This record gives sequence, C-alpha cells and structure tokens, in this order.
Amino acid sequence: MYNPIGQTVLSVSQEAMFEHVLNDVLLGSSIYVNIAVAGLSLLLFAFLARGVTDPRAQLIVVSAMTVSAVSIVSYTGLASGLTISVIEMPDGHALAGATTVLEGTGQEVDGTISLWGRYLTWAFSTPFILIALGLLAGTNLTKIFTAVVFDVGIMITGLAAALTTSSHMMRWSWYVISCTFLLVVFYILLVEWPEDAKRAGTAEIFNLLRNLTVVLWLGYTVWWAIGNEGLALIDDVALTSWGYSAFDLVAKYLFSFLVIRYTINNIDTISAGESYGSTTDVAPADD
Ligand code: RET
Repeated sequence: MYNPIGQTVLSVSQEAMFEHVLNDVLLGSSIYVNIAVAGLSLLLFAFLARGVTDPRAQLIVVSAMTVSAVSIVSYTGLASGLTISVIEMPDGHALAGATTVLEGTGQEVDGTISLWGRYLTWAFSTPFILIALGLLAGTNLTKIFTAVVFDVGIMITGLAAALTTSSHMMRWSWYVISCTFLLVVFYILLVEWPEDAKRAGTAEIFNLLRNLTVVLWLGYTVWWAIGNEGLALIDDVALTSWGYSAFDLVAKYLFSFLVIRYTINNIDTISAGESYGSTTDVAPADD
C-alpha cells in the first residue's frame, strides 16, 4: 500500500474493517461485550439513582453515568470500523513489515490493526472519572480543571503515539509525553485529593476508588507498551484489545457502580444544600 511518492496510505475500506470485527470472534467479542455491559450498567445506574434529588449527588451520579454513555459511543465507533485503521509500523517497530489477513473479505494487507478510536474516546470518558473522584473528595474547581486538562493531554498524545507512522522514535516520544501528563494526574490523585477527602469526610471511599484508578491506569499504560502498538510482546490485535476491554470493565463499570452506590447511601455527606450550583441568587419560593 504505497503511493507513488513512497508514503504510507490508509486504503483499507471502513466496510472491510467492519467485516473484520464481525468475523474475528476474539476481536469482535472484545468490542460487542463492552457495548452490552455499558448499556446494562446505564439502565442499572438510572434505576439505582432514580430517587436522588440532591443536586450535588445528582452531579456525581451523572458524571459516573457519562463514563458508560461515552463507552457505548466508543465501542460503536470500533464496531462500525469508523475508528479502526490498518497502519504500517515504521522501521524499528517489532511489527514493521507485518501483514494482516482481514477476516470476512480474506484480503491480505500490509500493516497491523490499530483500534485508535479507544484513545480518542478516552479523552471524553476519563475526565468524568476524575470529575466524579474530585467531587467525592470535595476538592476545588482549580484542581478538577487541572486534572481534567492533563487527562485529556494523556489521551490525545496517546492517540498520537498510536497513529504516528513516520518514525519509531517519535511513537515513543509521544508515549513519554503522555506518561509525563499521567504523572501530573497521579500527583493530584495521590497527594492533593486525599487531603481534601479527609476534610470532606469521604477518605475511605475516595482512597478505595483512588487505588483502583491508579492501579488500573498504570495497567493501561503498561498494556500499551507491551501490546501490538508498542513493543508487540503481545502482537495479537484481538488479545491486546481484550486487555483494554477487561480493564474497562473494572475501571468504568465497577468504578461507576461503587461511586453511585456510595452516593445514594451517603446523601448527607455529599449534599451541599438544595441550591448547590444554582445560576441565580433568587431563593426558591416557599410553597
Ligand atoms: C496510553 C498510551 C500512552 C501512555 C499512557 C496511556 C494511558 C492511558 C490511560 C487510559 C485510561 C483509560 C480509562 C478508560 C476508561 O474509560 C494512552 C495507553 C499514559 C491511563 C480509564
């Protein structure tokens, strides 16, 4: 797949990618299972939180539910072939020169498959994990803003690492930048917010969710490094995809469930009054 001036082009059709996901059982299941679990967890969360009327508690619940909602979008992008590409790795990469047989069409193409839509959509889902955590810790807007900005930075530079085909070194340069941003988020999670959570009386649940988050986020980072897009110690695309999907099951759905369960059982700790977040200073009429 080279054009006349020798640059790599992405010429596998979206339909061929869609067919590939449909016909590769391991890869397909890593995607479809998550769509189903995200949908079911949204229904469960809506049911569990149906009686919550406190605005601050609702904000936390909506943040947690947004993670699952974005996940449906993310995996639908992958399932449709829209956010999957075959890319040719640069010299020096373990999969440079590799070819891929597309299930369904049977076509053999140069390159390896990148499910880059994951990294793109993480930029929209993971901020809500941090917003839920920051609100639970009772931290301030500056720290939530900082965590979210660096988090989006992690995901967009991770996307750049995955899609860079010009040079092997540049792929890892993006990776290092992304990890540096991750350190900023970890600093906030490990140093700043525990203090805030202690003051807010939510230290126990915060520390549990924080530990879950730090361990899993490290897991994603290591998985990228050893998966097909990194060192390719695991060179199988479907297996690499299942790794992320398994992490997602815990980092998204279990995480959100724990957040929502705590919130609905501890409204008094979470609440900041009926007028929390109001955009008017007019007091509600007594009736
Ligand atoms: C990448 C590769 C580049 C280096 C780093 C990464 C970290 C990713 C993380 C992902 C977390 C995703 C979650 C998704 C759930 O919705 C992009 C893999 C640092 C931390 C929690």
